This record gives sequence, C-alpha cells and structure tokens, in this order.
Amino acid sequence: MTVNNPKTILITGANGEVGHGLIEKLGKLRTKEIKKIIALDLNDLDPILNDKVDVFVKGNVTDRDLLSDVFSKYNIDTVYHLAAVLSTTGEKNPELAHEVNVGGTFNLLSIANQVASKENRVIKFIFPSTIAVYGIPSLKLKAQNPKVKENEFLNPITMYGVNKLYCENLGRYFSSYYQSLNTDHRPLLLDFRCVRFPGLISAETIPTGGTSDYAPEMLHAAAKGKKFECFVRPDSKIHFMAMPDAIDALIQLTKIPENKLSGRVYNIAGFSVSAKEIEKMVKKHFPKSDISYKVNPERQKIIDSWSEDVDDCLAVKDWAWKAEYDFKKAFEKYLIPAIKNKYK
Ligand code: AKB
Repeated sequence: MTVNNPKTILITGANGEVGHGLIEKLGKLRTKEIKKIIALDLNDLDPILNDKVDVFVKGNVTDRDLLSDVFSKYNIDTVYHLAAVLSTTGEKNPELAHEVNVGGTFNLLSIANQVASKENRVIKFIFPSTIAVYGIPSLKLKAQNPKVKENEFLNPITMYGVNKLYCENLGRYFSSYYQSLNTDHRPLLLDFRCVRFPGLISAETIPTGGTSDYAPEMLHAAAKGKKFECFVRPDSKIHFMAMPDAIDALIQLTKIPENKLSGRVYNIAGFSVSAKEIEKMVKKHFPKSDISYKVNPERQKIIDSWSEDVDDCLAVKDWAWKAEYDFKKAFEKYLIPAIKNKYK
C-alpha cells in the first residue's frame, strides 16, 4: 500500500466560501506539502484563485464521466468535497439539492473508492458536514440541550440536512463496510473524514443560499454602510465559527493519522451567540449601522431546529481540536480589521 507524498488534491466547489479559504491556505503549501491542486467548480474559477491552483476543471459533480476522467488523469490522493447546495436554496429546490448533495457525493465517493482499490493506495476524502443534520423539535428542548453530541437529535428538517446526514453515512460505509459480503473482499482504502461545520463567517466572502447567512450578511452590510433586515428573531441562537478556524479544522483533520481517529464524523465548536449579540458586536465596530428585524418564518424554523452549540469533546480528544477564535477575538482580531481593509 502506498501513500503519495507530497499530495495531489482535488477541491470541488472551489469558488465557494470554504473553497476560497482552503485554496488560499493550501496554495501556500504548494511545492512543500502539496504537489498539485486541482480545483473543480460549476462556474469559471474566481480569478483571485487562478495562480493558486494548478489545474481548473469547469464542471458539475453530478457528471460522473467528468469526475472519472479527472481521477484517471491525475494521481489524486486527497479530496475536499465542498460542492453543495445549502439549506435555504435546498428548500427552494429540494430535487436539485438532492441531485447535487447526494448524487455528487456518491459519484465522488464511489470513484475514489474504485481508484483506491484498483491502484492499492489510500485516498483521503474530507467532507464538510453541518449542524443542519440536527433537528431539535422545540425551543424548549433546544434550551435544555445546549451542547449536542454527534449522535443526538439527528432528525434534520431541511433537504440539505437530510442529504448531509446520509452522505456522512455513505462515507462511513465506503470506508468501513463496502462489499463486506464479497468473497474476495479487499482491505478498504478510502479514508473518509468529516467535520460538522456551524455557521461560518468570513471577512473575504459572503455566503449564498444558507440560513446562517444572517450573521455574515449583517456584518458585511454594516461594513459597506448598507441597511440590513435580519430574517430571524433577535434571540435566535446557533453557533458560528470564523473562517480561518474552519479551514484549520479541515487541514488538521486531514493530517491526523487514521489510527488516532475514534470516529469519522466530528462536531467542532466555535462560539454560540444570538442574532442580537451579533448586532451589538457589529454596532460596536460600525456604530452607524442600520439593523432591523423582519422574520421569515420558514428560515426561522430552520434556525430554531439547529443546535445552539455542540459538544466537541471527541475532536478535542482525538486531534486536540480547539478553535483559535472566540466571539470577541473573531471580531476584533480577524473580521473587523480584514473587513475594514476590504471595503476601505
Ligand atoms: C447553511 O446555513 O445552510 C450553512 C450551514 C450551517 O451548513 N451555512
């Protein structure tokens, strides 16, 4: 069994928020730890990323032939499968969400698994899941269970959450059980690992199609001197993470030896805050910001069903996970300086 070193990496959904952050970070490791970065996206690559990737492939993760072609051309040993239709867009078009989120993930897992088995080498498959896999039935239960464990409340109410939960299990299946009844059952070489991201806040990019988007949208609107109407109640509480921590989590999880992992799906905690607390923090730094509330009942229902915070002791124990940024530090040391610079 061989593991290539340095790495040849495939990143799907390269133009997305996490794609931007990951390519920026991994781009700096090129030549040392990384041989080649292959980026894939539905749309032309954001020009800002052009010189950080070696190969760009324009295409859809639902196109199995295209993905097979990419795997046969390049000696890929690590996949970051970021392409997804997020929760709000998914509720507007659940069929599309299923096709991309489940169909695309199945294609990649199954092709990566075939290649790993045929070439007798390990392929790591890093998958961002989400707190949307949780579905807490009432605000009372949400308040009573502020820190949800990986195996609790797994009754998602969005297509996106349903898709991600299923794909976590697909990843586990391909890594641990694939064709277990086959008589010539071979060792499984697909190494699937997954983190459940909370709402992410980046200073560089603005998300599209998610439901936790009110937090980054509020901040970016204030920085641009624009009004913002928040679509959830001020007391709505979920947890968030600064983008650099999200990127670090993916990279840390990739590097940890497989025998140190007691599971394949990990909660990771950032900071748990209400929309009102975010508003206050935004106003502290942009005192002229104009923020009001007009609740969208459907999006509110989604946020109410997501956990307020998570118990991440498994990630802490297995790979010493710790977010660098708490709420205050995320704003003071990362978001505010970077965003002021961006819109100056
Ligand atoms: C969304 O809001 O859909 C995403 C998520 C929490 O996974 N940001």
